[in-house]
Amino acid sequence: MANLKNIRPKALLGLLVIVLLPILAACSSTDNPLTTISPKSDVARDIHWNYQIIFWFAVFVFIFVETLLLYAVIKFRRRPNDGIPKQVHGNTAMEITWTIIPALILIAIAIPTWITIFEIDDVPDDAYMIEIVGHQWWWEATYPDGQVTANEIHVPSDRPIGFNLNTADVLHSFWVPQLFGKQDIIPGRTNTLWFTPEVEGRFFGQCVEFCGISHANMRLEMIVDSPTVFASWLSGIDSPAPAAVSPAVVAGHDLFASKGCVACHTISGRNDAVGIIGPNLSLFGERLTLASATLDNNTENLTAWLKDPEDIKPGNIMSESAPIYTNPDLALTNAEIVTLVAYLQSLK
Ligand code: HEC
Ligand SMILES: [Cu+2]
Repeated sequence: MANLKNIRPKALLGLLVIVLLPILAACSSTDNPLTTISPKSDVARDIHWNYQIIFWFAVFVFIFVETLLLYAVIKFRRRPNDGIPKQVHGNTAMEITWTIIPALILIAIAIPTWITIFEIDDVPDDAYMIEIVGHQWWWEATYPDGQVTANEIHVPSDRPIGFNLNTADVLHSFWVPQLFGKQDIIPGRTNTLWFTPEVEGRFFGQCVEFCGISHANMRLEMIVDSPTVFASWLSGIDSPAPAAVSPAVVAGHDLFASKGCVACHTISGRNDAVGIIGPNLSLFGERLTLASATLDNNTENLTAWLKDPEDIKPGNIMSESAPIYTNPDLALTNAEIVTLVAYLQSLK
C-alpha cells in the first residue's frame, strides 16, 4: 500500500487516458455494421428512442448512487480511536423513498416501451410484403410477384416494407439493427416484422438465434434502393440479360449442369436449374457479397468458395452434400473452377 502514494497524479492520468481512449474510439464510429445507435428507419428510430430514455435514466442512477456512496465512504470513514458508531435499526422514511423513486422510474420507462411495442406490432396495410425463409445458414427472400433472391435482399425506399418470417429447418432470428428490431423465426409459425426506410444504402444483418455450427456466418445485407432502381433489379430476375458469350462462360454454363449444381440451385432463365436446397443464384454476378454476406463477391473469394466451401463456412450443406465434394472422382479441377466462376459472374 505504501507505494500507492508514490504514483504521481500525472502518471495516473496517463493510465486513465490509455484505458479510456480505445473505449471512446470504439464508440465514435457510426459505420460499425451492427450498430444500433444509428437508426435508419421509423421503427429503428422508435426503438432507439426507448434505448435513449433507459440509458439516461441509468446514467442518472449511476451518478447519484456513486456520489452518495463516495460521500459516505469518505465522510464516515473510520478514524483512529473511533469508538463503536451509533447503532440504528432501519429508517422508514428512507426506505419508502428508495422504493418509490425506482417504482416511478420503472413506470416512466414502461410507458414509452408499451407505446413503441403497440406501434411496431401490426404490419401496416400498405406494406410491401416479402416472404423470408431462414435456412441453415443463409436467407431466402420471395417477392410478391414470385421473384426469389438470397442473402442480398433489395427493398424499395418509398413505402413500408413487411416481412413474413418462416424457417426451413431450425430456429433463426432476423435482425438488421439499423432498420428494425430482432424477430425470432420459429418452426411451424409465421412471425412478422416491418419498417419504413428513411435512406437508401446497404445495411448489414445477422442471424441472432443460435442455429448450428455456422450460425455466426449466417449474415445478410438489406439493400434499400430508389423505387426505379428496385423495379429494374426486380424485373432483371424475370428477364435476365443473356450471358456474355465467351468460351469460359459457355463451358461454365454446361458444367453447372454436369457437375450437379442444378440439383440445388435455381437460376432464372434456365429450365434445367430449379434446385431449392441452396440459395437462388439468379443475378448472382450483381451481388456484392457471397456466402450469406460473409465475403465480398470477387474472383478470389468465389474461387475459394468453390474450392473448399467447408473452409469458409464449416458444416454448410453444399460442402456436406454436393457430389463434387463428397465424391473424389467428381472433384472440380482448377480449370473447371475458372469456368464456373466466369459463368457465375456473367449472371447479371
Ligand atoms: C447439395 C446441394 C448443393 C449442390 C450440389 C451445390 N450447392 Fe452451392 N450451395 C448449396 C448451399 C446449401 C449453399 C449455401 C451454403 C451456406 O451459405 O450455408 C450454397 C451456396 C453456393 C454459393 C454461394 C451463394 C450465395 O448466395 O452466397 C455458390 C456461388 C454456389 N453455391 C455455387 C455452386 C456451384 C457452382 C455448384 C456446382 C459446382 C454448387 N453450388 C453445388 C447447396 C449446393
Ligand atoms: Cu443462427
